[in-house]
Amino acid sequence: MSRLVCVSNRISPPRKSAAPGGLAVGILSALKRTGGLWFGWGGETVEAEPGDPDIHIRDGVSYATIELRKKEFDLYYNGYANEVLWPLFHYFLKGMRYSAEQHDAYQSVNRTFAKKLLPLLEANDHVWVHDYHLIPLARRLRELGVRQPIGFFLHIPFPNIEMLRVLPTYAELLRDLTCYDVIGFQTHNDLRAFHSGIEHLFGVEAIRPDGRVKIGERVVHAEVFPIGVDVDGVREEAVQATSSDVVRRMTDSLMGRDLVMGVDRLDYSKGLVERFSAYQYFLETHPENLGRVTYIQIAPLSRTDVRAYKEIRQSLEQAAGRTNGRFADTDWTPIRYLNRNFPHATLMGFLRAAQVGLVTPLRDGMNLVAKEFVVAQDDNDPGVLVLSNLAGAARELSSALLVNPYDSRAVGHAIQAALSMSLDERRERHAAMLQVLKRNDIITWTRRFIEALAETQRDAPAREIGESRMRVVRNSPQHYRA
Ligand code: ADQ
Repeated sequence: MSRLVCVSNRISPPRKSAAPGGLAVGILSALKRTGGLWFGWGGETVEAEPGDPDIHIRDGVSYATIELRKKEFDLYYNGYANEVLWPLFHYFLKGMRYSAEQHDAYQSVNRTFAKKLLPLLEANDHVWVHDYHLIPLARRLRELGVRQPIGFFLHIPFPNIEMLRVLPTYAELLRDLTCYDVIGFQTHNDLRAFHSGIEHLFGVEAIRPDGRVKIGERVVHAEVFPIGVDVDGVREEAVQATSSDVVRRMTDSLMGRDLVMGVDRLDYSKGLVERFSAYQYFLETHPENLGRVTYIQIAPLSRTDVRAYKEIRQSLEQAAGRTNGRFADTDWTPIRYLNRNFPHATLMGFLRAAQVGLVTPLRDGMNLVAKEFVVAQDDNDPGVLVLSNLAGAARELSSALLVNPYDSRAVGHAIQAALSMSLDERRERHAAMLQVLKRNDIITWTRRFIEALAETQRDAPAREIGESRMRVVRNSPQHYRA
């Protein structure tokens, strides 16, 4: 059996007390099955050349963490990843700040990842790389002689070539992607956008009828793998959290009012400014709800070193202040806007308590909160999901109330429609969405991707796999058990 090696920008080896959430559940279950390795940055930067990876082993899974050079980290992470690729891939050109220096640091950090991962690789490994921070990693590993199958999953949207071409190094980015054996996207839109780039660079003949991409003798398996959630795990968390102190305190404080709930990272792509306007419009046009509905928005700060994130924070504080200033009463606050973090299970309890889940990103690869909201609901009396049609999740969750997140009036009316929806309709919509989510949960998602990787090995028996071309340099990194 092949060993699975997952690579992501940042990893935090699990602590005994904390349950893994979201994506980690799927990856960990796959890593445990194969006694796998999870490799990534451990969160520390250093002035000098980074040392060998630190390795922790827990429950049969090895966690290898590396340090990054301070000088490069800011340019790579805050710079190229979050001020170039993130805004560009989410179609926010206004937020994009390109510099060649950032690009060089991005490539250099990917070389560091490859160099540090190489000694840990074994002959029959399958390597699965995650997200936009690490697009060049396959090329860098191949340059070092690695011949094992390497797959890449993009968690965020992929832009059409007309948008991608804005990036001075777009051709390099596309070529770097074609060094993978498997490339996974969240939706068909993203796959089509990738094809538009391939067609532009290599001609239409590079795209085979089955969607795979053929460049010279190499076939790249490009496919859609919509990420799912841990249906049983989220349900259990939500039900258990309902009787927890913190969820009880929150529901008691509502004094019987309906709850509209939003849970996001504080990011301009999540459409919070527009969402706050929509809620204000809802209160203006449906005044019968004054004093009867509370909107709680949880949005912990993220990427605080990036300029655009400081700006969005200010706009949101002002918007929440305006609405509360205008509508609040001595015993009612219309918007409760919280910048703090809660454990995943508590969030699931909050989602279960809500009559409306408000998930209105301006653009999102998938959006797992939308899926978690559906799963967390009580089947007998479910809440209603108001979902942006620009989130990847809208492709599967077509029974939600789909809205254009830029259209504050439409979103405001959808909140009202959700609050006044009959029980029969709520149940019908909820059951349809739950069925889709059960069919494609996080375990199925992980399994499908790993199978696709294994298939590329069968498809390419001529590829040299093994120690012959691979430089296995065992420089004995420190091993210890956590
Ligand atoms: P994110 O943009 O981080 O992820 P999302 O999919 O909404 O966003 O959430 C991922 C996980 O983080 C979920 O399990 C969610 O519960 C949790 N989370 C969200 N907000 C939180 C908060 N305020 N506090 C604590 N936890 C929170 C990227 C892409 C998405 C894609 C995911 C997975 O941008 O489009 O769905 O990866 O592929």
